[in-house]
Amino acid sequence: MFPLPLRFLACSALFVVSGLFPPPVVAHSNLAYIIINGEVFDGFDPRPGKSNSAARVGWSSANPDAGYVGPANFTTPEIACHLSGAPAPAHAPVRAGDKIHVQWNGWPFGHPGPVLSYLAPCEGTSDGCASVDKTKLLWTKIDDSAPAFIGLTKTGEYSSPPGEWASHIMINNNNSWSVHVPSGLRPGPYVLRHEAIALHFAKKEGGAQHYPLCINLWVEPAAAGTKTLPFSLDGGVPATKLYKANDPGVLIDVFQPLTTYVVPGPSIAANAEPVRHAMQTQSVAVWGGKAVKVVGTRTAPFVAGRTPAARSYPPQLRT
Ligand SMILES: [Cu+2]
Repeated sequence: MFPLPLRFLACSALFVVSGLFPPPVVAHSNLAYIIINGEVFDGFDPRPGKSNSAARVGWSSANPDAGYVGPANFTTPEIACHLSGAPAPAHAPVRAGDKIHVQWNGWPFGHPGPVLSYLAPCEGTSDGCASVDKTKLLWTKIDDSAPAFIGLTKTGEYSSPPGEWASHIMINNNNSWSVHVPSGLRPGPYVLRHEAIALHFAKKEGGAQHYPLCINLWVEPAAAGTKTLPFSLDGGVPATKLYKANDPGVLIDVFQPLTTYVVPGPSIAANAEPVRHAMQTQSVAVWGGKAVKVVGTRTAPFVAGRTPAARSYPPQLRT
C-alpha cells in the first residue's frame, strides 16, 4: 500500500499517503543560523514557543510547522521570504568574496531537490533591508547548486530513484550550504534569499515544497588581496516572477529514473562562482558575530538586542 520507501514518507507526504489520521508533528526545517568567518548570526525559528534574538539577521515568518510555500503562492509575495515574511532588524556584515554558511535546522533525507540562492539589493531605504518592501526586491540568482540532480549510483542509498540531489550534499554537510558572496559585488545592503525545494511530492501539480529563507546582509568591499571578478546583478526579477507551477523543475516525478533536471527560475549571473559540491563543508561557529544596523550608507552597532556570544550551537541531526 505504500509505493515509496518508508524513509520518503516524511512530513506532509505521510498524511497524504495515509489519508487517515491528522498530520503528525513533524520536522520540516527553518534557518537556524548563519556563520561568516566563524562568527555566528541568528536566524529565525518560526515554531511555537521558540524565542528569537532581537539581533537576528533571519527574516521572520508565520509558519509554525517550519513548513513550506507551495506553487499556489508563486504569484503572491509569500514566495519571496516565506509566509508573512518580514525583514530582520539587523544585518550580518560580510565582505564580497566571503562565504556565508547557511545552517538549516536539519533536512529530511526524503526531501530531494535543488538548493538555490539569490541576492536582491535594498535600495532607496535609510535602514538598509530592515524595513524593505519585499514586493520591490529584484532577485538575481547566484547559486543553482549545479548539478542539482547528481544522478543514480550503481549501489547504495542513491541507486534507485530519486537518486542523489544537492539536498543530500547539504545533509552530508551537517544540513548546511555554503554561499559565495560574489567577489565583485558592490558594497551595500542586500537580502540573501536561500531556498531549498523538496520534490518528493512534485509529481502532483502544486506539490513542490519551497523553503525560502531570507537573510539581511551588509556587504563590504572584498578583503585586500582577494582575487575579484567583475560582477553585476543582472537586473533581477520580482519573486512573483521566479517560478511557474508547470516549470519542468517544479512539476516533476522524481521517482521515475531521470536523466536530466532543469533547475527552476532564472539562470545564475555571470561570475557568481557558487561553491561547488566538492567544496561544500561543515562550518564551526567560533564566537558570536556583531550584527549591524544600517544607517543611510553606513552601519552602526546593532544595540536593540544582544548577540548570544556564549550560546552553543550544537550540530544538527541528519533526519
Ligand atoms: Cu517537509
